Amino acid sequence: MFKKILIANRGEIALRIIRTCKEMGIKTVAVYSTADAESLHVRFADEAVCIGPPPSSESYLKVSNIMAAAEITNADAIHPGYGFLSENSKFSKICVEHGIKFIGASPEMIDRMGDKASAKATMKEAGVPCVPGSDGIIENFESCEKIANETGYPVMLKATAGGGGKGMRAVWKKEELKKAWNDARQEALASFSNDAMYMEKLIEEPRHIEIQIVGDAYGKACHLSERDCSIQRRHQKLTEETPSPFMTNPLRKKMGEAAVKAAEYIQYEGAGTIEFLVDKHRNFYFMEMNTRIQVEHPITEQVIDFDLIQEQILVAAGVPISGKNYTPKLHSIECRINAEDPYNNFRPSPGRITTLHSPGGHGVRLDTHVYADYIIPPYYDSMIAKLITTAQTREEAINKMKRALDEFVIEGIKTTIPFHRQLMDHPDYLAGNYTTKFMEDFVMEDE
Ligand code: MV4
Repeated sequence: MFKKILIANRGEIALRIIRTCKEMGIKTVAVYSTADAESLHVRFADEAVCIGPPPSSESYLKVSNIMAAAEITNADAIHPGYGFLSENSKFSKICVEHGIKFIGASPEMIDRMGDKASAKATMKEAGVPCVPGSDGIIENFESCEKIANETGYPVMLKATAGGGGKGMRAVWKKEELKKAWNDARQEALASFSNDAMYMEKLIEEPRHIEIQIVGDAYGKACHLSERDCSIQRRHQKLTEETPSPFMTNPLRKKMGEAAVKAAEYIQYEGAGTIEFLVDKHRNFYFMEMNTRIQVEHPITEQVIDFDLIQEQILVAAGVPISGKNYTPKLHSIECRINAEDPYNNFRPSPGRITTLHSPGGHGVRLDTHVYADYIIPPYYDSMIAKLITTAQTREEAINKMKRALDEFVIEGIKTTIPFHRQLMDHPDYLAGNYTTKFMEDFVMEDE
């Protein structure tokens, strides 16, 4: 087993990883930018190394500084958390070259799944359902037109390097194709320096349902059921739940089997997520694979009583998985609390937290790094806490969430707490009747 793990991240996920390391008797090294010198991950780790000034590009993304921190502290593994370097194949490769175990995917796996067209081609080979469309990258506009006619409108143009919805265009008629093709390619070039595009049939009003998987070093994989992440705004998830209110037992079996087939086909090692689009007829299609631990992993942990970070560490150390698939026995919901003003277009609201009272009690989990007097720096992601409630039924989990949100007091900055309160009273949310379009129609009511 590893003796010392360096956590190449900050905020709640750095704390989350330190907690599991402590329980496993593994020493921890925190890295931090000068903006995070007062952060809890720095205080709770056994050692801490400053890796640069506030901008991520000069600290949490600075590979040379992180490797130097790992070398001077003698860390034998690096956990990248989510975001930052978690899906950076160059970083994964440099870890391999330095004999430091990267607790994440291999460089080859990151590259294969990071390119969306290559990920889709791989999944098609594995026998996982994919959205009909182009066979890989589209050569030129002429062939784009031809494929659109064969696929049938509406279609979706997607950048193979895509992420966060960039370089993606829905096209409803032939006359709109040229502009969409040019716009999407230009956006992709500007965002990713790669304008390669592929095409799919547009799935209207889909749900985003993802399956958590774990694979070991011996080619075996299992699934840990689904998370419904359909409630998103500008490709940022706001709340997630498991089980999905749209799930049925036969669909879970089919999606779970597809996800395990996908993971075993690519000999996936570690924790990963297979994202699917699910249409109104409950047809499901592979969308993307994430080769990291995700923000919303705690809801899965809650419903199956399983520590996913511990599992990542065990698998990275060569321990075989049990091989058992899981069905949720409870219901869990996560609300992402961001330092943003939901009454003003979710505008970022960094600054000092003057008053903090955290919710607690039965079935309430709060994953956060903030405390009273903590100053939220403007340089990083605006998520400051994840409030997670777990109960026997969806109704009870929602009821508990309402109660926990009411207890939660954060003063000094604006937060998304009022948004979540209103969501928990929304008739369509309460009915479990929502798709990825939900936030397009949502308007905040006055306080
Ligand atoms: C789609 C789609 C409809 N049809 N593909 C959004 C981000 C990128 N990862 C893929 N996305 C979509 N792909 C087809 N063929 C609709 C979306 C989509 C979406 C998906 C999941 C969650 C939120 C979304 C919001 C807008 C569009």
